[in-house]
Amino acid sequence: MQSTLVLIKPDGVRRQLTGQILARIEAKGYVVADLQLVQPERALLEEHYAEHQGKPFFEPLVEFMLSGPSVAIRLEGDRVIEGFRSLAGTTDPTTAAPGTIRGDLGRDWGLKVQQNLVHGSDSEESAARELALWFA
Ligand code: IDP
Repeated sequence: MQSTLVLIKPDGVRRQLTGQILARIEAKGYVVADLQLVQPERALLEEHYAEHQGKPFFEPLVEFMLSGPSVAIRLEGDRVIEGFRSLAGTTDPTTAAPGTIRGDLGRDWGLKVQQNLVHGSDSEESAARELALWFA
C-alpha cells in the first residue's frame, strides 16, 4: 500500500472542479485518507517545488500557487503514485490524453505557467517529503 500527495491546484478550486476531480479519484478506487483546503505560504511552495528553482517558470509557478487555496489530499492505494499520475495525464494540459483529468478538463490559457489542475507526487521519496510539508 502506498500514500501520495495530490493537490487540486488553485485553478481547479477556482473553476469549481474539486468534486469532479475527486469523483474520478474515488471511481478509480483510491482512498482519500486525509483532505484539507490549504492557503500555502511562499516558503512551503519554494520547498515543494525546490527542484524547479532557477527555471524560467519557477516564479510564475509560485505566484500561481499563491493565488488561491489548493485542496491537499493524502491518497492511499496499491501503486497509487503511478496510478494517480496516469489519471492526471501529462504535464501540458493541451496535449494530455483525453480521458485524463488534465486532458479532459485543462487547456493552455496563454499564461507563463501551465495551469494543469492537479499535482501528484512522482516517487515514494517525494510523496513522503511532500506529505510532511502539506500535512505538517
Ligand atoms: P508535473 O506536475 O506533471 O509532475 P513538473 O515537471 O513537476 O510536472 O512541473 C511542476 C509544475 O510546473 C507543472 O505541473 C506545471 O504547473 C509547471 N510547469 C512545468 N513545466 C513547465 C513549463 O515548461 N512551462 C510552464 N509551466 C511549467
